[in-house]
Amino acid sequence: MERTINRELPAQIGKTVTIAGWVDVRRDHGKLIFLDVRDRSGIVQCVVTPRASEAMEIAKELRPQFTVAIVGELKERPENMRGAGPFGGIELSVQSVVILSRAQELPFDMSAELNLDTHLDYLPLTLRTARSRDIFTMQETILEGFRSSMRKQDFTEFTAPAIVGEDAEGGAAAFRVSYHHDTSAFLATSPQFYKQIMVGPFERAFTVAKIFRAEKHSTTRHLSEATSLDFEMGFIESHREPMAVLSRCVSDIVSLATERHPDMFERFDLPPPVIGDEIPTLTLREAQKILGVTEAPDLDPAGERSICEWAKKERASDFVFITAFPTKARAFYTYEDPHEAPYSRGFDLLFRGLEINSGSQRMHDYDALIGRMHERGLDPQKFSFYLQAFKYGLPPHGGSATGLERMTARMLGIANVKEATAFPRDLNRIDIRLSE
Ligand code: AMO
Repeated sequence: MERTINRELPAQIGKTVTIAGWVDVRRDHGKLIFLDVRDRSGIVQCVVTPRASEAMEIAKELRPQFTVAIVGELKERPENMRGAGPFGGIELSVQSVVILSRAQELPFDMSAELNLDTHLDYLPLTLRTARSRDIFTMQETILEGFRSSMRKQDFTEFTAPAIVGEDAEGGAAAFRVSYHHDTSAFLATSPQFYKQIMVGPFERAFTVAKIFRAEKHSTTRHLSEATSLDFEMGFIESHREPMAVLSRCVSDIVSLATERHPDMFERFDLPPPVIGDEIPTLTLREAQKILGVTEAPDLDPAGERSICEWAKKERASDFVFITAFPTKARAFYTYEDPHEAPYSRGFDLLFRGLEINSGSQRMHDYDALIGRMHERGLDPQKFSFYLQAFKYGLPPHGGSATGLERMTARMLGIANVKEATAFPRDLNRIDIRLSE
């Protein structure tokens, strides 16, 4: 019999159907066995009675994570016996069970709260928990919201390379890989050069890119491999235009997440993010004045948290922009207006205590860019490919990049970005712990 997906069951009351999925829980109640069976659309309760004697024999063998196909009659549950979840009003009265695959005894109870290391050690299993499924469903919504907002704002998607000849953000942080002809290449730390080049053909371009960072960070916000939501746009007057595009994009993502996942915010016990018509914007010095800290080239993590608390309290916003960082503290391609020196046209977007995005207006003049490279001790010869974009005319432009894992983590109040990454790579781990 053709398989019915759990989501379609409520319309099948009284009919005999086949479902398939994972045994989430088995509960033995006297002569009855209850099975919660999960498929891609949700969990439904099945009940095995002694009347189905063959099914009962098989049901006694079942443990969590066995995969099964079950034939049964769909019944409505009495009002006072309704279960939780969207399919709590129905139940499958089991006629037969086929085991599709067996699962060994689990190393822990899947419904228990796991510490992060245990979660990471057993990802092929722990990604199946309700919490993980929520996190990565939310991540998918963020990706979808990013792409649809970009398209709505007239941007064209392109794919950026992961293998690059030169590092865009400054050599120290890049992983080196051996390449053909006995040369070395790098894993891209950012699609920065490529998105700027794509302003040439498309004026407005965006990409969802893998970025690789070799810094030996061991924090709750750093990964060795992350996903970067990048865009770049031409014909701007200042960094304010990319900030406006980003604001609209973030607002679209928040709206989609709020509309689609109200139940998820409840399960994670925090409200959907608050984003007004305009995200509050402070210069770095204004932020430092509010915090009563001395001028430094950036906010530290504690400063990021405090200024977000300020924005929430004083401006009722979960987001805040910081602008006017010293040019020296920003990447070499960041534009500095002579009247605004020594401050740059860069910006950071903070969300619930964490920087999730960085962007700027870029240098677009060929000679000025070469001058800046010399100032920073960079050899323009090594960047000749990128420089062609400027040699052959690029308008004033700018853009930004959002870390997908950081945005996911802040959206659901997850403490460590590693939990907001299906397969995190960090100092000590590529799937398995490196020390082992
Ligand atoms: P930046 O280096 O600030 O800027 O990175 C942009 C955003 O990417 C995310 N991110 C990371 N997330 C997890 N682990 C990491 N190691 C990591 N590194 C970065 C953060 C960060 O805000 N080319 C510029 C962007 C631009 O100007 O358009 C850039 O890469 O969320």
